[in-house]
Amino acid sequence: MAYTYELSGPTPTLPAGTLRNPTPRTSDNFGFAVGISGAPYYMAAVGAPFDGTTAFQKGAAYTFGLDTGEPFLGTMSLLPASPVGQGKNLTVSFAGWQDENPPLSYTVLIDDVVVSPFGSSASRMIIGPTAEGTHTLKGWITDSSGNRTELTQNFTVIVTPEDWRFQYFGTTENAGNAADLADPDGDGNNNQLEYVAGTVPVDRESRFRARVEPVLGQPQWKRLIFSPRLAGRTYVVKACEDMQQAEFSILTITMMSDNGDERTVTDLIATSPMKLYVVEITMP
Ligand SMILES: [Ca+2]
Ligand SMILES: [Ca+2]
Ligand SMILES: [Ca+2]
Repeated sequence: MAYTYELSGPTPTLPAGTLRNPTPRTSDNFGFAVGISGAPYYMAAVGAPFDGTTAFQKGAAYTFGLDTGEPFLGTMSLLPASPVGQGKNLTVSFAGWQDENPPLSYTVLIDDVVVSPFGSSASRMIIGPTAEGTHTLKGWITDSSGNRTELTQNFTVIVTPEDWRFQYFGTTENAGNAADLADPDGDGNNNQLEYVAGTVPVDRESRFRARVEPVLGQPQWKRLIFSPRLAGRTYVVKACEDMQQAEFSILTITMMSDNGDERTVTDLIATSPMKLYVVEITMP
């Protein structure tokens, strides 16, 4: 027999694979010469000058497919695409995977937990996570020698307006207390704002708050303080100095700091006698 080695170092000691003469004979000198081709289809040719089994008193060369390669070229897709609602049915599909050593098997993991086990089906129905925010989808594509390719993509679970209404009002309809423009807890934030801000629409203590403060010793500065600032949402502060035009532009000359879920944006050019600030909140 002949042994193959991974030449990651100058003196490898453990063979990566074994090439056996399928018809061994004493002193056939199998392995006298070995040739190996490169990626992606690893092949080896092994000579046996005194083989004598393929023809009387003739040598032979044997070819081997060496499966050291991982599956390649394919894709993994998620349907529906990110962002997805909470606990929704999702389909993960694998397509276009190639390997010199099929058949291939697939495994699906979410947040490093197997949610669809090792098997031959390239299309998997899974139930998505319920926790809002970013999650990791991993696919393992495995050839029949155990070589594995791992693909990773992030996806986001969002609370849809319908899920949100159902959670707090028992209905998915944009009507009554659940209507976007209603303010059933009387906190001055309508439901649409509470949904986007991530506050509770049936608790008047839970609402989006913003205030402007002077900065001691810095008469040209103003501090805008708002909360809650939640992970996954983006907050852009805009300002308007001309009340007639009411055109808001993004505040660029600022300092920013976070303390818990409270964000402070300091306007370093708050010199006009009147300045109106807005915070634009964007959900994932
Ligand atoms: Ca392979
Ligand atoms: Ca409210
Ligand atoms: Ca509220």
